[in-house]
Amino acid sequence: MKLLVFAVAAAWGLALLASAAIVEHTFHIENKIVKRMCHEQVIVVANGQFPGPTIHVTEGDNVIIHVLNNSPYNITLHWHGIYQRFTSWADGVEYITQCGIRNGHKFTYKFKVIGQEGTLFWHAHSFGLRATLHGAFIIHPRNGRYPFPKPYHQVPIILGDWYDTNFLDALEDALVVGGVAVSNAYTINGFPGDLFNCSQNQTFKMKVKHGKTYLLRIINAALNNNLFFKIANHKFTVVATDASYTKPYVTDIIILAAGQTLDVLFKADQPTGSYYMAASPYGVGMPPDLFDGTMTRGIVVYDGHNTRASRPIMPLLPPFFDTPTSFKLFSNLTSLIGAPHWVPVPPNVDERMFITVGIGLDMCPANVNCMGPLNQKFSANMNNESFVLPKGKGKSILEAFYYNVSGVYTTDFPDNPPTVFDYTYGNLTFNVSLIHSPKSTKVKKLKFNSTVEIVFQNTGVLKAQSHPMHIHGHSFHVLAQGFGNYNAVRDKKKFNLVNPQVRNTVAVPAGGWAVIRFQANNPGVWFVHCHVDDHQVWGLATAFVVENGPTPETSLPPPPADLPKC
Ligand SMILES: *[C@@H]1O[C@H](CO)[C@@H](O)[C@H](O)[C@H]1NC(C)=O
Ligand SMILES: *[C@@H]1O[C@H](CO)[C@@H](O)[C@H](O)[C@H]1NC(C)=O
Ligand SMILES: *[C@@H]1O[C@H](CO)[C@@H](O)[C@H](O)[C@H]1NC(C)=O
Ligand SMILES: *[C@@H]1O[C@H](CO)[C@@H](O)[C@H](O)[C@H]1NC(C)=O
Ligand SMILES: *[C@@H]1O[C@H](CO)[C@@H](O)[C@H](O)[C@H]1NC(C)=O
Ligand SMILES: *[C@@H]1O[C@H](CO)[C@@H](O)[C@H](O)[C@H]1NC(C)=O
Ligand SMILES: *[C@@H]1O[C@H](CO)[C@@H](O)[C@H](O)[C@H]1NC(C)=O
Ligand SMILES: *[C@@H]1O[C@H](CO)[C@@H](O)[C@H](O)[C@H]1NC(C)=O
Ligand SMILES: *[C@@H]1O[C@H](CO)[C@@H](O)[C@H](O)[C@H]1NC(C)=O
Ligand SMILES: [Cu+2]
Repeated sequence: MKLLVFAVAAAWGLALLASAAIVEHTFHIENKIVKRMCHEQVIVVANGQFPGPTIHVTEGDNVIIHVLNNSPYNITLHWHGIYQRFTSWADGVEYITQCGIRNGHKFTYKFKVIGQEGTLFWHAHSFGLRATLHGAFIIHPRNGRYPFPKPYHQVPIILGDWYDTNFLDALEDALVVGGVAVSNAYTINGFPGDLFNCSQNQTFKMKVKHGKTYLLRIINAALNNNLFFKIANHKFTVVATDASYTKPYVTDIIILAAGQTLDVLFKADQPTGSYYMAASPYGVGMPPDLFDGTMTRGIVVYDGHNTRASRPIMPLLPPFFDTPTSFKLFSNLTSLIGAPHWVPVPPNVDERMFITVGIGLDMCPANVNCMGPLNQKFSANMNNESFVLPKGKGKSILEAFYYNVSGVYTTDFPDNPPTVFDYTYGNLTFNVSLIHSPKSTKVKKLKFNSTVEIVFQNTGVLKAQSHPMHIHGHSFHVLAQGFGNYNAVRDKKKFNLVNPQVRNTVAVPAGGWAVIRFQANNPGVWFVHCHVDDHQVWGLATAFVVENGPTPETSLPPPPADLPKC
């Protein structure tokens, strides 16, 4: 099986001949000492690599990943953006679809990749482990054809972050005081780049041939920030968002919210030389000391360029809170009508939800100095419910759903916020009647195949921030985005029902809203959450429980025999 995997990874030409193949990998998860910026850290890695191995599949393939956990932590792996049709058991979210794989144990994830192509990624979905446990997941077209000219080469660009401390310990400490563990650098393919001490030799370099076009498969795997990305003097053509083709969109700068991917064409059409690629954060942090404001960079070097001759040319990136630039880039993209796997917007809505998303506070335990404003802990909520994972209940939500076990979750997640207020007003003038939300494990039940429309309304109860909302097991159409409080009469006119962009993660604008629509065609339990890790951990989450359809073919099969127990 290994041989087939390598053959597929090495030569796409051969893969065309095969129909649905099996792509099989074994991931050994273990602690490893890795050095960056003069600091040695013990981090958790897959197969000794940071970032982890890239998975290449062809649309239609069956995927089998054996995960052997030799790290000291309980681990789950999630295949971010993969539909997981009828394989909710393989979605890999701790306490939502399975219990963690314990030290010394293993679990095999099995699923089929169908109806989507482009760039996704895999990452741990247990505690903060995705900081170092992540890698690219690339789905190649089955017929070998793209809806754009075939690129000369394809290059994954994984944006991540690096901590000079033991991040998992720091996160544990931060949670006690209700705060954050701030990274020391962002990374490009695992390297902070030459703005940092001792990092000259730890800078990602991409060699290009003049006149050739490259497909950059860009992934924002950073834990807590949206990132701008630019290459000096060059333009990009965006061709896909979250593994869904877009109408080609030309721009000299792109942005990816945490959890998003972009496929962009990049033509080496400038004078032979060297050019920096750089990424810097946008719009998630609260006061400046609570986020990483650094810049990471790599270098594009043209063939034949003498790197001693000149310094690389540096691009100019927007400031941290450049909301107009980010909004333009997030909202300008449209889907490519008629492209492979394109689906029209479902016209009739069965379920409407209006969900406020935002940050609030929680009381600080006695004798603790908490990190949030008013000496309180940060908290986060959806419709004023701050989600708590069902730890210590012995079962994941999916198992409880499947076996009709009560006491793990309740199905009363509200369709609307309990209080109507001026959602986007705030800006650090706290209204104490609005900042506290109860902790709960409330989920929303959805009928099989129902069409769901959701307005995500950001709140400014503490401060306006961008929240990248991610739904597991489904992609959705982004019908409209805007600022202020959503107004159904005024804002319906802005809906794009013709060619809206399709995403699995939408960056709800800071001080604004986004409307999405999708068909709940996949029975199982699907986590719904902000992809900013801090916000998710503070409670910005819920889950959709999609009921079985009328037939065995439209029902969730039983769990795999090796599903980890807790
Ligand atoms: C780099 O090292 C110098 C000297 O040790 C120190 O003063 C400086 O703050 C360091 N810079 C960064 C970005 O860590
Ligand atoms: C980088 O690599 C060069 C050549 O291998 C070496 O001479 C230099 O000391 C290295 N610099 C650092 C900071 O590791
Ligand atoms: C793109 O952004 C510009 C500037 O914000 C706006 O005028 C234009 O209507 C947008 N186009 C689309 C297709 O959203
Ligand atoms: C769970 O309850 C439903 C409806 O009451 C029933 O159809 C199903 O067979 C039950 N499942 C199990 C595993 O007991
Ligand atoms: C706080 O919010 C509540 C609910 O919207 C509102 O009734 C009250 O007037 C607000 N208080 C202040 C001081 O703004
Ligand atoms: C929030 O307050 C800061 C500091 O007073 C100010 O600079 C900023 O413009 C305010 N933002 C909004 C949206 O009112
Ligand atoms: C959230 O719920 C709490 C407890 O029920 C309530 O006191 C508070 O006013 C609610 N906040 C909002 C914004 O609805
Ligand atoms: C789900 O709904 C779509 C139309 O919205 C329909 O074409 C499809 O057949 C339905 N699927 C099932 C399994 O009922
Ligand atoms: C791992 O999970 C088991 C079972 O849920 C639990 O007893 C144990 O405390 C967890 N270990 C760690 C390190 O969290
Ligand atoms: Cu968030």
